[in-house]
Amino acid sequence: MSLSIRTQVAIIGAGPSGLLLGQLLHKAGIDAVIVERVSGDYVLGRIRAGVLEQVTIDLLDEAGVGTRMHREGLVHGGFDMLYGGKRHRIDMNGLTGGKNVMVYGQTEVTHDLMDARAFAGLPTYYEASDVQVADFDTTHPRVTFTHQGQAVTLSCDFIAGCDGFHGVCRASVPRKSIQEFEKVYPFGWLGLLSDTPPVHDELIYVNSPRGFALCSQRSKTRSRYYLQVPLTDRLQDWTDDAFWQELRLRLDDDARAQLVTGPSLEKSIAPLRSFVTEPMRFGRLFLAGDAAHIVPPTGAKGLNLAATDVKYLCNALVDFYQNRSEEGIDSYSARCLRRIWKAERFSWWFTSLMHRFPDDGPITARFQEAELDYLIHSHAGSLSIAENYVGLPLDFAEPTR
Ligand code: RFL
Ligand code: PHB
Repeated sequence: MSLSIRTQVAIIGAGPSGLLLGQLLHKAGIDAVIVERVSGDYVLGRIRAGVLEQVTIDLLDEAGVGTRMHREGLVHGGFDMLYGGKRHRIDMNGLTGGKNVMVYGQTEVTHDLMDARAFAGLPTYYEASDVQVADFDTTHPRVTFTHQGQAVTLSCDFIAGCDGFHGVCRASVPRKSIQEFEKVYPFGWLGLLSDTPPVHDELIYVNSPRGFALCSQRSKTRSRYYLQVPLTDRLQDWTDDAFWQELRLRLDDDARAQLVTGPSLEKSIAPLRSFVTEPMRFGRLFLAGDAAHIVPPTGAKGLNLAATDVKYLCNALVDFYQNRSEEGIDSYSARCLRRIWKAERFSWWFTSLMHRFPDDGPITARFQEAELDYLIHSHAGSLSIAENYVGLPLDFAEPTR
């Protein structure tokens, strides 16, 4: 027996994009069904982003899931850059007229969104297999999948492809309709999570002769550290001791003295990539978040971009259902891409500034050091990095009408 379901919006993927869209649509009175390939626990087990921009904080509040974030998240008004053996602070708050970021893990954001969805009794099909999207070039798109051995057909008005970089939605678009831009970096990030107090009360981005490092955190008692590693490195070759030893070598004396080490709770290697899909709308299929674009994590933009795509998409759908206007839908792709390319540019630039590239000679290290010196000692330079890091406003460079 197959099951037929009807909804207004079929959302593919229960990562932060899909869950946030589901919650924003629910608040607007639009019904949606989420279809996810893996289990909820598996989604929560993925350790990823940690820094939320003000725009994302506001969206989580709008979605009604901000209470725990405001209670447990850490507000940061600056971060340190370490190069040439010395640390320099970027005073984001002072430079941007009072803007901050919030340190609150993607796992926690996802948790809060899942709880809100369950509390509202909204339908999510976890562990759905063979998910397929069809007929999105008509006004009656369909999603089919198998759930607990049963074939399910979801009829809908729109499909939101929130299914990440390896999802089925982007892959279902005819090749002639889509253009992809990609840059793969010649190194990865080895991440380690530990229940140890952070080395510093703000983040430290490190440019060292041994490669990039990042000292981040999840709370006053939980740290997240990253090391630039060659793509040929294998996770099993990195013991916890080897990680801590290499991190120490990339830090300054003060941080080295403060560093508290401990057993890893999680360790993983992530490749670094810049990737953008144009356009992001194909008839009644919309791509959002990592399904449409990837940034290297240096600028902490991935999750934040996903949140703003979803905001634009929600606005467009509300406009469609409440005002019968297709203007928002028609401009979705251009509006998202204008913002995405700026974050892509910043993430690529910050990655280039902070990492050692295998083919670069010693002159590049000197260029980097000169640029870092310029950024730190020039108001314009520091302001540029600060305003990009805290996140450009939602309507930045929107054409005026
Ligand atoms: P996600 O989080 O990948 O969620 C997509 C969801 O879709 C599901 N899915 C499917 N569901 C149904 N049918 C299918 N055929 C499906 N195929 C896939 C997946 O199981 C998944 O649950 O995308 P979303 O929601 O757009 O969220 C984007 C963010 O997760 C992402 O931008 C950030 O995590 C990126 N990112 C980081 N961003 C930061 O800002 N700071 C970081 O430190 C940071 N670290 C990372 C990261 C991304 C990583 N990935 C993707 C490899 C570290 C890693 C390892
Ligand atoms: C993290 O805490 O995981 C994190 C923070 C800042 C970044 C990247 C990752 O730029």
